[in-house]
Amino acid sequence: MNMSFKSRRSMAALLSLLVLALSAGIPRLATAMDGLMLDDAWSRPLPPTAANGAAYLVIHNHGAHADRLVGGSSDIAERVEVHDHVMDGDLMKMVRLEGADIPAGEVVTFKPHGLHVMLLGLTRPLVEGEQYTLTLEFEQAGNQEITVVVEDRGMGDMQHGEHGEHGDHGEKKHEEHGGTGS
Ligand SMILES: [Cu+2]
Repeated sequence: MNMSFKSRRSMAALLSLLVLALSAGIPRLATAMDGLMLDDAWSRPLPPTAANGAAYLVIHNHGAHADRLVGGSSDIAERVEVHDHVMDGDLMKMVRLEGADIPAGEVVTFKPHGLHVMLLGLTRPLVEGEQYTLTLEFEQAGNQEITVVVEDRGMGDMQHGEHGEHGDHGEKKHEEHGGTGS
């Protein structure tokens, strides 16, 4: 270090200015600043007649504070809701949630058969290979935009659920699906 005393002083001044600027509530520049990282967002392609769709993604909370996904919006759907699947006897059904907790330091995966972002009243079809923008609303981090790609990642999970099959047909393939998501 051969910096003069003076230049070190001004460096320190610059740094404190920067800290000041950062703490002064600059509008959200990037999701990373909120501790949330939204990743791997995708939707299944659906026939043009489908009224509703779903979006899946992975949310990392790198921050020190818990957050909560409470809703969202998109120009591809009239309404965006947070949904989960629960067992109702032998049948799996969707339920709307007030919000999905994203605990500090954890990763929450939205995936077929589990938590998902529900797209109600599709305004255009979910076509393989296309993309759309989804805005997710978090209690702490506010609105966060993510690009969702429409791609077919295999229909095994969804058909399994929709047909209400039980796990007792020796279809190990489906059980593997369930275990890989977390
Ligand atoms: Cu749903």
